[in-house]
Amino acid sequence: MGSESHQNQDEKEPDRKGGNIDHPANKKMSGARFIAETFKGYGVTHVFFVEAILRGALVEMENLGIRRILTHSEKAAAYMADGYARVSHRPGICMAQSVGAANLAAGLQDPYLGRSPVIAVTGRKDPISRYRNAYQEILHHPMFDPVTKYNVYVDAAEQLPFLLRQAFREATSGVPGPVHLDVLGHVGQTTDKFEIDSEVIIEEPYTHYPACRPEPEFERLEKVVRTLEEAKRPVIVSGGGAIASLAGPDIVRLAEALSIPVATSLNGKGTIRDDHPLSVGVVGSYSRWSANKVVSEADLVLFIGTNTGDMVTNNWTLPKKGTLVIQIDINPSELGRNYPIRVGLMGDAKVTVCKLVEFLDTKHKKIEWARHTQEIVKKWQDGMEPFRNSDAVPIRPERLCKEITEVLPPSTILVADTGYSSVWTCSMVDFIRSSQTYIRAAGTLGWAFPASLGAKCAAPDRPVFCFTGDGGFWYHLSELETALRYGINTITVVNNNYCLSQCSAGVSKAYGDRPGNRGDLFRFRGANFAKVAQELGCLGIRIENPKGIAPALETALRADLPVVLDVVTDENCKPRWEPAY
Ligand SMILES: Cc1ncc(C[n+]2csc(CCOP(=O)(O)OP(=O)(O)O)c2C)c(N)n1
Repeated sequence: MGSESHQNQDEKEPDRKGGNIDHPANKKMSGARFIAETFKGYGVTHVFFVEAILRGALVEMENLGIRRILTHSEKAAAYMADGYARVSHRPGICMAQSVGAANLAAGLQDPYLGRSPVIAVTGRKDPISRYRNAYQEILHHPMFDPVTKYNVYVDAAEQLPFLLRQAFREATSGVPGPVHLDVLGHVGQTTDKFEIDSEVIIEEPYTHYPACRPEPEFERLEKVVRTLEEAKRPVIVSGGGAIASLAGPDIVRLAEALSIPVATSLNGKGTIRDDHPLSVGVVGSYSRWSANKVVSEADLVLFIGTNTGDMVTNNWTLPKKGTLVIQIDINPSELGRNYPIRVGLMGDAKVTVCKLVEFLDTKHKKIEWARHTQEIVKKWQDGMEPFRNSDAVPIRPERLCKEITEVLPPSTILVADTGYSSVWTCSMVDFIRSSQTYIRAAGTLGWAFPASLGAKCAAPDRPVFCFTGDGGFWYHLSELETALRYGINTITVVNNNYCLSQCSAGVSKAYGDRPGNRGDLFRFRGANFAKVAQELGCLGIRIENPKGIAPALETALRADLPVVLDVVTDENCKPRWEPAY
């Protein structure tokens, strides 16, 4: 098991340099300048917004080299900021004026559920306008409360310096998450004009996440080492917290030290390469049954940075009752939340796993168990082969995923929408090359395309693929124009089955034997997205035969434009993630 060749997650820490600005202490400056310098100092390279908000600050940002990405909706701006944050490991900034606040708040649901550090800024009318039926304004605070870690008003010039710093601190520390700053002036104009009598202070740890890497307690660590060594059939379940901590390569070292199979949550995909002999796939509700079976047979499950929610545990049926559980999490109140644990380690995933590797005795390898889990994975793969190699027309999504697997270059970022788009990609697209990254919707349909544009802004030199259904793509189709305007050249693969395929079974069940037009509830007229893309000036390729997939992917990789690959697929293909345990 060559550890180097099978490590997937990028080992590189994010660039820690904030763009500190030479600024004479105690020189007064405008709120606009102060915000722009703070963003620059914290390493922000892009902001995503809908006009009109903080125009003064946006003008200053141009001077400082921050790109201003004007989007077609506030939700798309939030999703772009989310994709940017997940890839850059820095907060993503999105902004909207007062009347756009509700739309922006709606866009924070996904980063909140996905634990992503998005900083949302909205304008709000000055106090003199309140309680008098002011145009276009409702209370913002209650809308942002359920989707943020930190939700505050900036009421005065004196508050701006410390609340801006606190925004970065809250977004990046502990479990990352969205924050909201509601600034004065419905388009932030009062804030732009603040006179700030304070220097710009950049706190380097909070320019990125993880901002802090706490270490676990030693006695508990020893207990975990003993429990892992004694277990006969242990499994690691690695989640988004492991990815946030860049712990992938260390988790692979831990797995190899004792031959422990590794399953991942959807957010944890990429912890280990899919061709690693210890990789059993994505576990839970959207999953491979191979991973579910392995976890169901385990006598010990080590959860690393996963929320143990209903998705990763298939409605809390995995691991089975009575299985020993150990948990590592940066948030101590997650330890034991859903499963009684033998021991919990509060700590950063990377640091904690490195400590475990240091203390483990490798003579306790679980060779037989690892071999058994490989047989389970092989059985799953064999069962998928006919679908992966199918020449059927309309195209089967499994075949599409196979072709994508073969073409995806090293360092690719794959951005998946929710529903079947998550299931197809997590189970059928294998990461078999180095440093491939997977980010996915935390559940909100339509997230992936704008998020992929944000991801590309964060990593312009890496190939970025978006995988979405047509239902998901319709949401933010207009952002194709944004992509073209700024040269954000991503490749969007539309699994186009002219319907909300995931919903068809549920609709049929609701109808039962009753007559009626079921299609009204889940079917679209159908569109040629390649033509739409071409009309907007992007590259669009329509693919109706499986033989056309590979050449189209190659053309897309060479293109110097945003690309849409419109793949006509069979709506009757349903992913099989049913648990086999
Ligand atoms: C905001 C939001 N609304 C509704 C849903 C429910 N939902 C999940 S998947 C899905 C269908 C997705 O259709 P499409 O993107 O075309 O993919 P397909 O199922 O056809 O592969 C829907 C409506 C959701 N997840 N999010």
